[in-house]
Amino acid sequence: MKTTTVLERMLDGFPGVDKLLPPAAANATQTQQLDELVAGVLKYREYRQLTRGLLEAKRATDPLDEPVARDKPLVLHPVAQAQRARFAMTPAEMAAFEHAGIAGPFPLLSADETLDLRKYVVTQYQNDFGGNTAFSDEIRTVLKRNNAWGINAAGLYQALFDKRLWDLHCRPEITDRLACLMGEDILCWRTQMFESPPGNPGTFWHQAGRFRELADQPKLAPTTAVDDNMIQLTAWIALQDVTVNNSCLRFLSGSFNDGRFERFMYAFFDHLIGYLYDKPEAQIRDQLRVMHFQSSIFKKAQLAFFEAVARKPDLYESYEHVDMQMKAGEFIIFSSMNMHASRPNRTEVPRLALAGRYTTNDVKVLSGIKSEPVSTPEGVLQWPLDKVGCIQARGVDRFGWNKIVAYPW
Ligand SMILES: O=C(O)CCC(=O)C(=O)O
Repeated sequence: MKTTTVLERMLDGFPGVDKLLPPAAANATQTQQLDELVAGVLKYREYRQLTRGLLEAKRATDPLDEPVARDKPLVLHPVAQAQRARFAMTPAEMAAFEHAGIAGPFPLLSADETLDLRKYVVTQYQNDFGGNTAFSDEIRTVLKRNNAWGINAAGLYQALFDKRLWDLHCRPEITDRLACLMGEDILCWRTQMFESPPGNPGTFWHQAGRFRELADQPKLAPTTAVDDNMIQLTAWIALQDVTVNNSCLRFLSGSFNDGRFERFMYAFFDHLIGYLYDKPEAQIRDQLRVMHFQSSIFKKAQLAFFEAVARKPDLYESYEHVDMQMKAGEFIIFSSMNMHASRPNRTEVPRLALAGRYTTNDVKVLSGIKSEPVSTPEGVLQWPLDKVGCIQARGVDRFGWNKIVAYPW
């Protein structure tokens, strides 16, 4: 009997690298840019040959060759248990989290409440959230002009403007448990809506410690010693039953201890030429097309992923692939450093989820960052972050680093 590798299971449902390519450069300027980029890479190859690599600005180590495991135990905060927080995690749940970096599913909303919330969110989106969204008018106009004003874009940070969502993301069912994992003082620094429409291939595998995303610098900067795998946790709430057929989340359980892919991905983005120069010319051209004319971070991440597993085919073979099937109204908490993705949606109904992203007050959020790159069909645009701030979801702010938005209602 043929056994499947973890890598085969991870790639099940996702298209190959050829499907990542945007249409061949559409206009003369893009074709010329691409020709110049390819020529530059080939010149670099020639230069390396001439200097026999001696004058190469080499990376000291390849992140894929770095050690995997953290060398100290995870620092959790069962203090909330001592304080008898109503929804404190049990010792067994804490131990399971320590192993997997995932907790739950836990109940949050009844089936009726979930249905009602789902209708509310969809109606709010259809009404353009009353014009009150985090994105600037410019970005909103570009996204609308390109039919890209989906709920995922429009709903970003929406809890800042909507009492029902703010209250939801601060519910003690979520924050009591977060306190057991992170400590008493907790910020919800971002909220998101994740729709996976019918036919969607799902979100590609990724991991995020400090949330650099498309930018040059990370959004989260800890000021105390904390492992990257615990800087931020996500609470993901299912707004209908989620199964392997409608984009349930999937994880490599325990991979939150192994940040090599994220490090590799940014090394790949930042030192692209070093990863491209020795490939056949057609491949150089294809990969440059993804990196330069495909603005989605997930497409770029997928390219980096193929590169990583080509270099280290057994990168993930020691982890367990888990499909996180959930009931409507349940939530899970997970470290975003866990490799995670979602399954394709093979049903006729969009899958909708709400995600709250949490960190602790000692972490500087968006420190010194005034604007953020956003990928749009017209390319990557800069978005001024003036409407964005953190919600004090639990506890108090003893640090004063961050812009904390007062409850507006
Ligand atoms: O809901 C999804 O498809 C992806 C969610 C995700 O990647 C996240 O919450 O970090």
